Amino acid sequence: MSAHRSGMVALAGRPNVGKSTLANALSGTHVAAVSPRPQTTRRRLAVAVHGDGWQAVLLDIPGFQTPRDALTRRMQQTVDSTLSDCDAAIFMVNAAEPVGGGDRFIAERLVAAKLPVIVVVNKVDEVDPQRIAETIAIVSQLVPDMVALHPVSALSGDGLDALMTELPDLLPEGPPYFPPGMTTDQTMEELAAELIREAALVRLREEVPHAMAVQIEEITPTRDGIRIDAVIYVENNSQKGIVVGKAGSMIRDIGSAARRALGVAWGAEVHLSLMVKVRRKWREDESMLTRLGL
Ligand SMILES: Nc1nc2c(ncn2[C@@H]2O[C@H](COP(=O)(O)OP(=O)(O)O)[C@@H](O)[C@H]2O)c(=O)[nH]1
Ligand SMILES: [Mg+2]
Repeated sequence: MSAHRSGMVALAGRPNVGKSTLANALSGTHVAAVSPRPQTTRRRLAVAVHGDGWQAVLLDIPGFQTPRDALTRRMQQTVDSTLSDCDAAIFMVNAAEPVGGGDRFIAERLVAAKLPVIVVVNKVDEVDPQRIAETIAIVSQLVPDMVALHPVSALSGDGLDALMTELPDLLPEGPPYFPPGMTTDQTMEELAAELIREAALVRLREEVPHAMAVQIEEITPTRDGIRIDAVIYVENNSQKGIVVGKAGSMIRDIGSAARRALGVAWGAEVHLSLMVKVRRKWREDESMLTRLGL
């Protein structure tokens, strides 16, 4: 029998290419927030993929972007330190969008880091074969030494089996890092915040997503399940009005979607109390960012 293989695999790609969707799909769990909004993933998140005789720990890292404020500066530092910790990388591009400067920038960083790279061309369900072939041709030039390239749909699951068989080849010999059944390094607080943000992001538009942060105040076991008290912070009153919604309808929708997702993740009845509060300029407030774990 061959030795157990394991390692850290950076999941790199522009915002919105489907990194979190892929991490959830490969791990078979819902632990990373997915939404059509950029900056959905704000902190480094480890998601374990358990294979037969191997384990890959995917680091679903925030999108690469030019630092604009204290929040994006911190996200950028997270990216840099992640790459140097990894054994390999998955470079994800979106077949439904032209390969652009952002993709090139990431490809350069990966090549410079000298990591073995698997290229994943995602969202093939949205485009015709001609377009997929064009994307493959362009990416092949960006990462000439790639180990493999897989066209997939992280959403429908197309192509993921082939990708799974390829993953262990990237990994050095090593022990499993996560025990069986455990797929994320997030604490209960972090997972709760992640899934509440996801429920809000998929329902909100425009400037609100960027201005929003979730803080978990308390998680308490109850007789029949788990109780969560959480606050959604926004930056001004008009954003607060949007998040609360007409007669509280929006915050109720967000709450019940998050409650369902957490109930599945924990296999328990979840009671969720959500408040919306205004905190001006929290994105520039270093102590607030630290409190939020960002
Ligand atoms: N059509 C299609 N949409 C996808 C696919 N993978 C992800 N998405 C969608 O793309 C958006 C961004 O996905 P997400 O995983 O959050 O991207 P991330 O920012 O790279 O982590 C979400 O709306 C997903 O549902 C795919 O294979 N096909
Ligand atoms: Mg993400």
